[in-house]
Amino acid sequence: MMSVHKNFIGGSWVESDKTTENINPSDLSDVVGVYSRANNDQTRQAIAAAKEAFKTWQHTTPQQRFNVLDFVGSEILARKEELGRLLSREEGKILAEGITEVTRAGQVFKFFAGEALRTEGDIVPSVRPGVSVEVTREPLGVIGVITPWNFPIAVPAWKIAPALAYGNCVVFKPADLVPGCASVLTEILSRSGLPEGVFNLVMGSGSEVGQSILENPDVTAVTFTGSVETGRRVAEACAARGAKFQLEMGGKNPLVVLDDADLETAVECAVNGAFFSTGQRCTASSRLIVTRDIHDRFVDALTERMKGLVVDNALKEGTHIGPVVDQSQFDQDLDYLNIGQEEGANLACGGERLNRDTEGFYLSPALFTGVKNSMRIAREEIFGPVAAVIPVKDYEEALATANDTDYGLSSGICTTSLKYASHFKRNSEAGLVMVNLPTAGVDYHVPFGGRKESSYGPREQGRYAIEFYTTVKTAYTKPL
Ligand code: UN1
Repeated sequence: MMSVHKNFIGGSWVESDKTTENINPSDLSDVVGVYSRANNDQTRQAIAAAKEAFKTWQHTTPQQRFNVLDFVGSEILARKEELGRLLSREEGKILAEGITEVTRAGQVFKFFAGEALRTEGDIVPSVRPGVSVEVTREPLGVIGVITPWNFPIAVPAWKIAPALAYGNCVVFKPADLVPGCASVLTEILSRSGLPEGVFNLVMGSGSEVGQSILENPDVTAVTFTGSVETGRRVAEACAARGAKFQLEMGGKNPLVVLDDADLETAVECAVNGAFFSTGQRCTASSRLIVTRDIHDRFVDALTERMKGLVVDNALKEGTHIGPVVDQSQFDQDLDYLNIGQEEGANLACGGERLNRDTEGFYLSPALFTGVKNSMRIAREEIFGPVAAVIPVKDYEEALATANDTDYGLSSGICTTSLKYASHFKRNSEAGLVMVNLPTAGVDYHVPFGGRKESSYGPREQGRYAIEFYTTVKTAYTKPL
């Protein structure tokens, strides 16, 4: 019998009636652990504990909050190999990517430890005589943190760290598929010196735990990363009761390759952006928009490079691409491979189910060519190792095609022309723009977020995170 990992509510580890098995997508016979599933009642208790804790936590000194976050960051960094392995085992990204993600999470905690010390305000002369005006920032209260499975530690880190840094309390609901990283992160937080109730973990379903967070009037704000469909539900529930919310959702990110691009750079950007992390990133390059003269050379070099990519167990040395995360995501990828062919696109490479030593959801990276931007495979987020080459005439058509999408998270261009690079940076309708770099893979200290249906609300990360996690107070004083 495996021991059951519990939820963390009001400073205590709490069991539930129901449990879930965390299965390794690289090896379906490997159970990573057994995890308690919180219910409605427990979610309510977690929110009540957070509300109570906020009374004192909001008045702690920046030094106290620095100490907590710095402790957490240091421990994550010191354990990056072990936690990276756990991450790769439960999510399926390769070990090197798992360790990189854990490192990023540690750095995010360190960054926000420093930010706790740097919270500032303004003193402004009043327009009235004898009056002074202070503009300060205050925490919001209880923050509901709802996170996706594809970044099981980095996304929780970049929501939890700023929430705590600015004096909020947290109720954290991780994605169902990845309770392992959430559990370890909670265990570290539980030893960090946080008073009870400041941070709570409630693992469980979106329909029960998630919904209860959204509807509870004591949850002041919700930060969410996940699908557009769920994001809409978050928006509706929060708007209905006037709660603040922030959404990071899908992408259909373009990578433009111009005739004057460095071919090797373009191929590496495409391979990394489209297929690494099994294409399961909202920043993935799923549309490769390629101008006429470089088109054939680019497709040939890319397919050649793709044939050398090893798809296998995420923990095995030499693997470039791990498995798809689960059966339903795998089915979705296969559906889109059929849809693309039915729409008349040419499946130039990959898209086959692969058998490996261990049973898992292995899919060879797939490339469609001859894709029109109006096809479903160019408009809908697939969230798998599938990319579409869209041929265009010139830069102007490439830019128009890149912007012709409902999404606007990340975009990239490969070119050696300063003129086109500069024009693209200014005119791309995306929150992130990359020049000669993959659309995915971002720094931890600068803002992250998109436009259109990709995002809603203030940016995450870096100094911009303060906009969501605090509210501004303007205080007028007339000394008598
Ligand atoms: C990255 O590309 O480095 O869910 C980060 C996602 C994003 C994070 C991407 N929220 O894919």
